[in-house]
Formats: sequence, C-alpha cells, structure tokens
Amino acid sequence: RLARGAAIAIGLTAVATSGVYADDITLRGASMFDNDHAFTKTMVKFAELVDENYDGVTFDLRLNGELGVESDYVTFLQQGVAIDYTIMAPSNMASFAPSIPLMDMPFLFRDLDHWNATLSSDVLAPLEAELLEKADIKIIGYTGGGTRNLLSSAPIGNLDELKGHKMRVMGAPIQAQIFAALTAAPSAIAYNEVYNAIQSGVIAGFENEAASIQNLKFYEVAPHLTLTRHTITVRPIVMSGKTFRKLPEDLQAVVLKAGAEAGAYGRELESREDAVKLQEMVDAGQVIVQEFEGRDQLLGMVVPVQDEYAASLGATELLAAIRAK
Ligand code: X1X
Repeated sequence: RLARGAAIAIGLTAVATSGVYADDITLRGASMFDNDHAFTKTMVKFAELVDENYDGVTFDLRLNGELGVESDYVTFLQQGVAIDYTIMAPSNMASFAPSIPLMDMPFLFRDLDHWNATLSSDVLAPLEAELLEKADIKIIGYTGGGTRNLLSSAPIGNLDELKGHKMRVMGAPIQAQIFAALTAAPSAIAYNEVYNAIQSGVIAGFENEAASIQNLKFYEVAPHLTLTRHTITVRPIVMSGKTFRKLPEDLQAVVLKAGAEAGAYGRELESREDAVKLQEMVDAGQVIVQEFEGRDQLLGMVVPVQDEYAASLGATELLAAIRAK
C-alpha cells in the first residue's frame, strides 16, 4: 500500500476540525441506480481497488439518483461541487465538450469485437483531451457494454412504424440528428422525466440498454422492445479535474490504475449480463421483444449524418480511425 499523502480536502465531504481539514480524503460518487446495476458495481469495484492500494480514502457513493441524473452530474463535475466521480454517457456531456458524444453515437460500432478493440486502444485520446480542457472532467476508465434498443408503449417493428415516432433521446444534438435521419421524431428529455413522459403520452418511447431498463422498471410504461441494436454503450468513469488535481501524486496514480481496472471489470460484467437481463425481462413477461425489419437499411441512412458531424468537429480522421479498428 502506498503511504497516505498530505492532508487534503476533497469535495464537500471533507471534515474541518478547528479550522484545519481532517487528514482523511473523502471522494463522493453518484449512481442513478441501485446496488444491482453494473454502473454501481463498477464504482464499488473502483473504490475497493483504490482502498487495496492506498490508505486513508473514504468513499461516499450515493445511489438511486439521490444526487440527480447524469445531466446534473456533468455540471457538478465541471464546477467541482457535490460529486467527485461517476459513470457518465458521453452524450450527456455535450454542452461542455461538443466532440465527446462522437464516442457514443448510434451505429458507431459494428459489434462487440469492434467496441472492445476501440476501448482497448488509445484512439479516443483526442476526445478525452478536449473533455479535460473544455469541461475539466477527467476520464479515468471506460465501462459500458450494454446494447441499446428501442423501448416503446406500442410496437415499432419497421421503418414505417418508426416514422414520426415520438421518442426521447439524450441531450447531445448528434443523438437527435441520427434518429431524425431514421425518420423518427426525437426530443431531448432528462432521464428522470422519461418514465412520466411515456406514461402521460408526451412521448411514445425511448432507447436504452437492458441493465437500465430493468433497474428503473421502464418496461412498466413501455413494454415493447425492438432489437435495433443501434448502440453498444461507451461509459467513461469520470472524475472532476478539480478533485483529481488536489489528490497527492501517488494517489493520482492509484486512481488512474483503479479506474482502468474497474472499467475492464464493468465492461465484462455489463456485456455479459446484457442478454441475461433481457431474457429475465422476457421470462417475467415484462417486455415483448421483436426484431426490427430491415435493420441493415438503417446504417446507410445514418452514415452521412455521422460523417457530417465528424467533419464539423474537424474529426473526420478520428472517425475513420475508430471505424478502422
Ligand atoms: O439514456 C440515458 O440518459 C441513460 O441511459 C442509461 O441509463 C445509461 O446508459 C446512462 O449512462 C444514460 O445514458
């Protein structure tokens, strides 16, 4: 174990005694889910790995959306308040770093092998650099591995049924652009408003991965799941740059190693559990699954949108490098 660094206060949870910060470092994390979700398990793993290698760090992980949703977390991290680390969809960080959603745009990865090859390389480094520079958010690892499909209150089985389909997408403009290119009617809605928005008929569905559909019981209002398999999730484990810089150097190294290892653990876990969770929901009669007829057509419809987005960011070569992985 490494020796504890100098006395330091991190986040809001550091305890002041007689005007001097207590010796312990507290890092506060946030999860939108309960203990069963792969994101929570990955953050617990991260804490364990840090703890095995460094004395004196306390982890304060808040679950079940107690601290809001990812669109809140991104502001907290950028400002260096309320939370120190979390797991976050790149498309929920677009307002601070417009290029970051390139790494989780729909139809980016051909399959799990392509996704794995991309995440085991350093091809995403330019996007990480922009996120740190513009949002002061540091990526310390990558988890994810869920496959996102459509979930809707009525069946959506082909392009005719997708036409004009009112669906929620994440906040990044590229998400709406891609689903609009598929002739749906997308709108950006906060994640914690999706359930009510479907229930009240404001939207007819959204898109998500099995782990989160099951954890937050979205099937109660949207039981029809269409296998569009449009995204394999990339979910950075992120830390506020303001927090990271305050850590002693030896702890920074431990955090980076633990982030990478927890990410690998989380990717294996969520990709392995994805089909299992889907089947559990089918067996429980919670979702009715169907294939999307003519799924192969969709790629051709979105590639020009992806190309235009990358060109607007000056990231044409980067997109080509990801596609070539
Ligand atoms: O769609 C969302 O906003 C969320 O969907 C899942 O719960 C996760 O992928 C999460 O990171 C977020 O993107």
